Formats: sequence, structure tokens, C-alpha cells
Amino acid sequence: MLKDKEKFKEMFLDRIQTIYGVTIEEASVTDKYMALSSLIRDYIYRNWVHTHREYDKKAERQVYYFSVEFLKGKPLGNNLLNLGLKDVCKEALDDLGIDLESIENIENDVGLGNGGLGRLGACFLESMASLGIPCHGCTIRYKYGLFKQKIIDGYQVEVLDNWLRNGNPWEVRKTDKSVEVKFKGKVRVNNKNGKMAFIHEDYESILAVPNDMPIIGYRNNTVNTLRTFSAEPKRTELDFTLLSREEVQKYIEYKHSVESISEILYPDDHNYEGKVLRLKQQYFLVSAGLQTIIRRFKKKGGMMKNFHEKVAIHINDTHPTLAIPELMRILIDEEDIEWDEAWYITTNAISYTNHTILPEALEKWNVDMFKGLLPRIYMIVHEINERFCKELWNRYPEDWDRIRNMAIINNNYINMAHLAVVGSYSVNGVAKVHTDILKNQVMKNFYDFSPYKFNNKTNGITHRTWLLKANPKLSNLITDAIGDKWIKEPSSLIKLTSYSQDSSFKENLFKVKKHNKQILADLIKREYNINIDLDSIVDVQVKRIHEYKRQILNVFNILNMYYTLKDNPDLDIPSRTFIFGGKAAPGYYMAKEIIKLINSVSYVINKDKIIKDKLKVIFLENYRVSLAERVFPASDVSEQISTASKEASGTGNMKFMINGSITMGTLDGANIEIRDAVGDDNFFNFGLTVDEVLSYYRNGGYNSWDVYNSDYRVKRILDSLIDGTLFGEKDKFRMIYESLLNNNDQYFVLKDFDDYVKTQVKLQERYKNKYKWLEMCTENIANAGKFSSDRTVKEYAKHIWKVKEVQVEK
Ligand code: CR6
Repeated sequence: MLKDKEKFKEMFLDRIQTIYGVTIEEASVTDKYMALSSLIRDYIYRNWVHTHREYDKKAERQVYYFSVEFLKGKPLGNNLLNLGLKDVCKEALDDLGIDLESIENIENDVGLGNGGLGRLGACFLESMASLGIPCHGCTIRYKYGLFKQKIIDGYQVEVLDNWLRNGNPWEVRKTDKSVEVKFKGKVRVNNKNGKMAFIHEDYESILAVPNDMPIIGYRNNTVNTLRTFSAEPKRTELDFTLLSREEVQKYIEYKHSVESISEILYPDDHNYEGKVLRLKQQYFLVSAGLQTIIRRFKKKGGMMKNFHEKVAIHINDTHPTLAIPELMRILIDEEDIEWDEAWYITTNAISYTNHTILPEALEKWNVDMFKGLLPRIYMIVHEINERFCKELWNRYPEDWDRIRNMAIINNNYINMAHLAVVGSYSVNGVAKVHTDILKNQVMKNFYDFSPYKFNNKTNGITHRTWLLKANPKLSNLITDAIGDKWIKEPSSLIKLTSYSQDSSFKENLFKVKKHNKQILADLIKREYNINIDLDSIVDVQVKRIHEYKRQILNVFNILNMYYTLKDNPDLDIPSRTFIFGGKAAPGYYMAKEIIKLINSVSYVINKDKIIKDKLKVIFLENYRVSLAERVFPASDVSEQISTASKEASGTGNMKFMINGSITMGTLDGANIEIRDAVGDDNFFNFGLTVDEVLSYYRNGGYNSWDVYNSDYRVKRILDSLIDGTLFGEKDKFRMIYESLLNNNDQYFVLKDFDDYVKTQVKLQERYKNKYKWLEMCTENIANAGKFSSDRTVKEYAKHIWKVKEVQVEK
């Protein structure tokens, strides 16, 4: 009934009045937002329940995607779009004098993630719902999402992200489906009729309460679920008058320690945080998730011996790896299944994706800490390790080095990636080159031991969020040209290739880009009071701040351009707008220095009249999904300049591409496949290759002083970091200077500088030829279909999970 405008108005008004007890005139924007969202949620309820019934009836196997992060962004707009209600909703609200956009703007981003990994999870969920893949997301309902970034005096300051402040109209709390998660205590071993039984005693008990959020498929009646768990004390209604002071005090401490488990998302992207709390979170998620899955499975008449045939458990990176010993625990201790059979079920149910090869991000847990927190789980991990090492010994007799290298427990640490590989039937990397590095370097021994487990699934992004929703003007232009089939079948974007020579299409593409630049320029003017030239090349690097992503290299090219322009202000180059955005992990000092450097450079350049506004540098505060939706459509150039081998895939690169931006990139991660897809002419490639970088690493690196001493541009830039000439203060960026020179430039910034600058000059020249440039944009959009997460999740479904799509009838 919401498809009818009059009915929509009536129901919306009714909700405002009955639920919020105010008239439309009195209602605040928040009231309107809550009323609208809850109206939509109720509207999809029937389909939501129906989808699950259909899955139980028709699906041979269902997937549970475990991830400690899902970075959804704002749900309202996506939900309206996928339901096909956007237009009617807008018109109905217009009639009532209400602006839909202002309602969408007050919605908080669901920021339950750090960066690419969490956003990938969100893209996968959208694609799976849109394809009818029976999938359920599982995560933690963090009270505070990723911190909000404020920039004060050029520095990052972190502010709590209280995203639930006004409540979350999308979620449904399922108290009756709560389960108990047990920590600490001890394990008593009982010998029952010659059979060992393990009894966990004196443990700390925590309640995991599920909250379900709908994941709505694109116009297909399908509503999947993202289940988030919050940690709560087991006894909530205590009569304090009957308790002693000590008991009350003890209860308060217990309550606090319990709630801390789902309090906050760890704000580090790649640095391993050795905190007990983090381990607690990981076990909390998998134990709660598995228990609810098994309960439902059994309720529907499932037999545990068939569990793996019906259920696929996917672990997104190593964070949910404890699903392996936890499933073993449930099968052995609670379901009375023997080890070998339990191991068979587990290793046929679980699959694992690796997302990084950076050593600092590969999780390892100290045995003593682990044992204290999870005594029974430790026993199981220990046993898995013993058995695995025996198997290795049989295969490689006396090869101690290899066995030590592959062991799950070594040197008093538990290696989670090893546990993940040993306990799952599939291990995949996220781009071809990343998977090759896993197979041939980082996990070579495991690949030799079990090659059949390893496979590649190149990442993808949902084109419905990143093109259809984020860039309506471009979407319309595409649909006018090739029809709207691309929305459900992104590979048909390839039909645009024939428009790359069509001047009227290209003229329109130019207008769309300009329109999107205007929107971003307005935002920048409003927030930062900086004017942007709409004819300038909008060159963007938005992503987490990290040395390997090399924002520094980008800054050095900008400084080089600045010096060149200062020496010759009349130089004939297109003007350029460099935009940065991204958060630094709070404890990562170097990343924070990089933010300060960008802001300092921005301050110096933007006010310098000599260069005649040819350069502008902007650091966007608090980069997040909803801001990203403004940035990609407005950009001309996509900076993907990581040190080759370091970026497992990258997904921002795909979001730019589909919005018609041209990549300036190294041959790293998915950039390689993007270049293969668009061809060398439509991609600006520079820098060392993976093989070259790895070969340097094997041979102890290179001497960065040589570059400093032989390239006057590099010397001038580096000196300016510490000599006070540019930033008015001596030693201002000494830390960066040292890392590049005295710490031997681990990320090859100086080594790649010359090629980067040359390629930037080439790009500028190309931009001068408007139609050639627009041809490149068209080619990029046309070839972006294969980077849709529809393609990626279909590959997971077919080759890893063996699940089939289910069409949900009305
Ligand atoms: N930081 C990779 O670094 C990849 C995403 C998603 C990352 C990035 O290249 O695109 O995962 N890795 O696969 C981790 O988070 C561990 C990321 O987002």
C-alpha cells in the first residue's frame, strides 16, 4: 500500500501522531525520521518473515557470514531504493512540505567497521539479498561505532560515535532468542563409562541478545538479516534491598565488565591490538552466533551429523576464527559427537577469507591469556594443534623447521591464520595477486600441504549503492543509453563501450560530472570555506591513513607541483584540486603525522596567491560511507598508489572506476585486474611491481639516501619537512623525514617518486584533450561490471559455499 502516494501520506501522518504523539507541525526531523523508518520496517516485515520461510523450505544450504565489522552507512536511502519506494516517498513528503533529503541527512551512519573489510561485508550483504542468496550476517552490536574524526589545528581528534543515541528504528530486538556465553572458570574432566566428559565450571556467564536488521534485496521480495549481538548481564532485575553492599558492588562490576564486550569497535585497521577485551569480543560473537544457528537448525528438524551439508559458516578474516574450536566444543561436549566426526563436520562447514599479508595484522594470542579466558576452547585448540602436527610429521618426517613454521601454537602464541587454514575447507584471497602471494610466499607451506583449499575471489562493490544510489544523474544517463538491465546484471554495462566515441553521450557525461563536482564543491565551501574550480581535475585519495597506502607520495607530488608553479606561475597546466580523506588508528602516530602534514600543506598552498589558484588541497574531515557517496561521483582521478604487494585488493578503486574516474595506480591488489579490464590506455600505471618490491625486501631494501642525493626535487621536499622554510617551524615533520631516510623508506616512497611525477604529468596532458578523457571515463564505467559484488558473491556461492539462489515469490 505504500506504493500509493495518498496512502503513503496517510500512513506517515498516522504514525507521527499515534506513535510520536505530535502533529506534523510539531514533529522534529528526528521524529519524522523515526516515523518514516519504522513505517518502512513494518512494511517489509511480511517479506522478511516470508524470506526465511522460503529459505527453510527451498534452500539446500544457507550461509552465515561472520564478521566483526559491517560498515553499512545510512540504511534509509538504500532501503527506499531497493524497495522501489524512493520516488513515491519523496513525492508524498514533498506534498507535506517535508524534504526527504533532510530526513536522510539526520540518520546516523551505521559505522560498525573500520574500512575496506567492513564495507566489503556490507556490499556482500546487499548483493546477496539482491540475488536471493540465503545468507545471514552475524556481528556485534557495538554501542559505539568507529570514532568520529574531528580535525583540530590540523590534527585528528577522536570523538565517540554514539550512533544509537536516538535509537535504531531498523532493528528488532529478540530477547527470547538470547543465548549464554561462558568465559573463564575451569574445566573438570569426568570419566563416564570409559568416555571423557568435559565440564566447564565456575565460569562467568554473559547473555548475548540478538538484534536483527533487515537487508533488503533490490526489488525481489527478499529480505535477509544482519544479526547483531549485544552483551548483557544475565540477571538484570535484582532486588538491591536484599543484597549486601559487597554483593551490589560485585554486581555492578560484573555488569560493567559484561557490557564492555559490546561497547566499542576497535578502531585499528591493521594493527594487532593485544587486548583481552578483543579476544572476548571475538569469542562472544562466534559462540553466540553458532548457538543461535544450531538452535534454529535443530528446531527445524536438522540432525547435527548433517550440519555441514545445510550450513556454511564463513569467517571474514581471522577475527571469527574461534568458530572452529567453538563448533568443535558444541559438537563434542553438547552433542556427544566423537572428535573425528566433529572435525569432519567442522572442516566441511567453515571457510575463510584472508584480507591481508601485513605481518602486524596477522592475529596471534598469548597462550596464558587465552587459557585463562577460554579454558575449554584452549584445550580444543591444543588438541587440534597436536593432531595437525602429527599429520605434518607423517608427511614431512623430521622436518622440524617446517612443522614449527606451520604449527598453530608456537612460542607460547596461538596463530589464528594457521588455525583458520587448518580448520576450514576453503581459503581465499581477495584479488589475484594477493592470492598468488598467499600461495607462493606467506602461506606457501600450507599451500604445498593442501593446495585444493586455496582459491581466489576478487573483491567487488555493490553497484546499486555506489552508482545507482550515489550517482543518480550518471545512472539515468546510462539507462537512457543502454536500458536498465545493468541494475540487476552489471556485466551489461559493457554495452557502454560503443558510446565511447559518441560525442553527445560524452558531452552529457561531462555535464553529469560537473553537476556532481558542484555538489561536492558546495559541501566544501560550506564546511571549509574553500572555493573549488569546477574545471579543475578533481584528484582524490580517500581511504584509511597508512604508510603503505602512501598518502605521503601523493603529498610529495603536490609539493613538487607547488614548487614548480612557484618557479613558473604561468605554466600551462590544468588546475587541480587534491582531496584527501581518511581516519588514522588512534595509536598510530605516524598516520596522525601524515594527517597533520596534509593539513599543513593545504594551509600553505590554498592561501598562496602566487600560484593563481592552480592548486587546491582539501582534507575532508570524518570520511565515512555517507560522505564517500558524495566524493566518488565528483572525482576525475582515483589515487590507488600503495606499495606493490601491500594492498590485498582495495575496493575504493572500484567505486571510482564505476563513477567514471581514471585510476592513477601501482600494479597492486585489484588495480591489476582493473587495468587488465580497461586496458593500459585507460589507466595510469607507475611504480615498482610486486616482484620488484619483494625482491628488494629479500635483499634488504634499497638506499633511500641515494635518491635524496641525486634528485634535487626530493631533497628540496624532504628538507622542507624539517628546515622551517615551508611550515614555519624547524623539525616539524622530523618523524616522516626520518622514516624515509634513516629508516630506509620501507614503503619505497622515494623510489617511486620520479615515475609517479612523470605519470602525473602525462595525466595532465591527457586531461587537456576533453574527448579523449571522456572516452577513458566511458571505458572505465563500461568495464566496471565485473567489479560488482554481485559477481563476487556468485563466485563464493558457487565455488565455496555451494548454495543456490532462492527466488522469493510475492
Ligand atoms: N584494510 C585490505 O587491506 C581489502 C579489504 C577487503 C583489507 C584491503 O586491501 O580491499 O581488506 N584488509 O578485502 C583488512 O582489513 C585486514 C582492509 O580493508
